Amino acid sequence: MAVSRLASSTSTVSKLLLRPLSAPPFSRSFSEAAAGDDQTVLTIETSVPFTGHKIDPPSRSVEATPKELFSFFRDMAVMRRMEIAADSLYKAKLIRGFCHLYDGQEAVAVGMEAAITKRDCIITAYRDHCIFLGRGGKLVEAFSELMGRRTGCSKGKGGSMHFYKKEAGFYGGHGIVGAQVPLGCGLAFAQKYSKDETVTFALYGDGAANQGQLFEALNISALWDLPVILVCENNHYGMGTAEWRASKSPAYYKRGDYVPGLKVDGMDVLAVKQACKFAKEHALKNGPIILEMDTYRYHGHSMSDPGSTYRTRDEISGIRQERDPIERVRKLILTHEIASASELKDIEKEIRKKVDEAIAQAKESPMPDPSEIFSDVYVKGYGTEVFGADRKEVKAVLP
Ligand SMILES: Cc1ncc(C[n+]2csc(CCOP(=O)(O)OP(=O)(O)O)c2C)c(N)n1
Ligand SMILES: [Mg+2]
Repeated sequence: MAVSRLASSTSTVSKLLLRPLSAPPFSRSFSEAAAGDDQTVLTIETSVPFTGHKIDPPSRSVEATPKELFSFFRDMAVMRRMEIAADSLYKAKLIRGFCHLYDGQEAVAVGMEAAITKRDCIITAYRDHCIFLGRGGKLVEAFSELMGRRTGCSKGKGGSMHFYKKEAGFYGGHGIVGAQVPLGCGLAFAQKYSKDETVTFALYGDGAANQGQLFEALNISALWDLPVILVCENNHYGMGTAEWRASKSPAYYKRGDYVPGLKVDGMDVLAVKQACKFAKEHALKNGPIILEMDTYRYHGHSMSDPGSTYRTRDEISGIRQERDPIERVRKLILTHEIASASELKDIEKEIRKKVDEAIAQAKESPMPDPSEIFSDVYVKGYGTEVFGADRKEVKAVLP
């Protein structure tokens, strides 16, 4: 398999340019750094240039404050820890059913949020835990949902694949490969109709990129200039299958043909931020654009997949060493002397504790009441109700 192709996008080490002030002195305490000095602006080059399809790509120079870099580190570390903990809970049979983990791909969720607001919408597939956190979801709501508890973000009735946070513009959490993309285009239609000046990011995988409905949705979105950004999270594998076995053309950013696209290093949170900012501006003015995020998942496709039968262990450890999104930001923080290595370790320890506390709290929550089984299936008052087999309203047939 194309190990070299995966590794090739990491060859250039970030080139750092500092402006206008010198880096803050190393002696600053972590809390001072975290409180942040928003005056210092760092200009940092992305790992590799963007590649455009039918569009001039944005600049490689990305602006970020020390505070922002710090929050990127913390947010990605929380996501990573949550997914590692979910792995253990699954193995302990406290999480049942499907469970798809996001570790490795954290820079996509975090970089995207850095470029947009909660009035913009996001919709994704089943690998949704970290997208939920990025939208402001709480760890306890995530673990509760994973363990099917009432305090979960979908009241414990959705599970791993169906996280939602509608009040923060997060529309799930979908299990049918590719089906979230037409829904995302529908959200963008509503945004344009209401003249909201907001956009929708519709996320899908490299496997889903071969789905017919994507092309249908893209056609109508381009015809109507809908403010939708199609984000292909190319982690290079589908379900037990490498992209080269499933896709004749793996250049997903070009798949829109008449729709412009951009290839982005999805392991570089600053590149993701730059690309999403650029894409939002483009979509508001001109309609759809595709962003291909070159990323990687460390876990198997889902918990039933060991993830090592169709790729080598060396490939996985090579990506961890060369392209890990958290390590990239750790290096930036250390180079710019925003915090020390031991301060960052302390943050990680604190995150572990917070995750453990959230799990303990989630375990305390009861399961949903059986009477809730048919509620929240359809929106009330829109002409569709749920009936039991005897055509009586379900409430009447439940104990
Ligand atoms: C319509 C449909 N076909 C098949 C499946 C089974 N399935 C679930 S995930 C998956 C692979 C998708 O891979 P990709 O889009 O690359 O996303 P990733 O899991 O890598 O994030 C398949 C075939 C499904 N859920 N829906
Ligand atoms: Mg994939």
